[in-house]
Amino acid sequence: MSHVQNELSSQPECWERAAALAGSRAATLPVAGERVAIVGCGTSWFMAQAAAALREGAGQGETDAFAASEFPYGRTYDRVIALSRSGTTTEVLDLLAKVRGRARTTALTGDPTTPVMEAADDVVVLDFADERSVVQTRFATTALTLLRAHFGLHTDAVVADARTALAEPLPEGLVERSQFTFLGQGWSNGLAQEAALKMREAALAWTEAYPAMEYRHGPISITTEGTATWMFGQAPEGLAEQVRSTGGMWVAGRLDPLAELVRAQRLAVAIAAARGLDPDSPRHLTRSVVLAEG
Ligand code: F1P
Repeated sequence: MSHVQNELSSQPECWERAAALAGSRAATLPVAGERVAIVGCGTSWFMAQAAAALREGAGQGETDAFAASEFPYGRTYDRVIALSRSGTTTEVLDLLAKVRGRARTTALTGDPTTPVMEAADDVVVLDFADERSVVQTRFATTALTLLRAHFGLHTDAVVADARTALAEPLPEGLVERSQFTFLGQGWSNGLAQEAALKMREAALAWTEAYPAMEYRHGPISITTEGTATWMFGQAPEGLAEQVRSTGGMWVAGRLDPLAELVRAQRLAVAIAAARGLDPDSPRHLTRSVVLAEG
């Protein structure tokens, strides 16, 4: 069994631990009303997007998400939260150094032996969710769950849905599809982006992701017989029928969107297996991107 298969299967237990940890780490996490930016690279950036939408949607204050390399240094934030499994990603460390003293910083990391421990003012270590696979699954969703629990938005039902996502077979015929589009709304947009990234990294699949209402504004042209469109969360009125009328497969998101991401991770691993790929070591990827000083 691949590392990623093992790691993605342990997400329910990891989420329970993160939710239990959230209370004791509250002092390092934003209080309601603070102006917050959440940052990361790759998978961590997409988790940042989801967390930012959750917090702002819960009325806890303006919350932005940025790729670490695109941080708008002209803006003022009370707190910057950096997500980095490895704790070594260059763009994240550079950002933390630049905002030091201007905003309080908190890093969520999987490795307590790395430079991020010194680079941030506060650190939450989620080493129980660290991974051996290059491809991130459980660290990302565990970091998001810690934040979700801190925002008061995590429930036991989410963990139950993750167990369902792991136990149920994938929809018949999905692995054989030639193209995949993931759709989100609100916080599930970041999750849809992450599902698409996972499919590209682990399975070299042609995948895209959009806000659900944007899909009709162009991307639906791709959809036809042989493709699949997967909604994370409640679908906008009429969209499922519109996709089916093209001949494309519609996959409804019946579970909590984070559990739907678990299903998509499983799909990526299944497609990798069908294509004879090693999902733990995608081509051209490393555990983290560490750039030489320029
Ligand atoms: C972020 C990241 C991963 C990506 C790849 C390179 O790492 O971009 O999301 O899949 O492995 O690194 P990190 O800062 O969360 O360690």
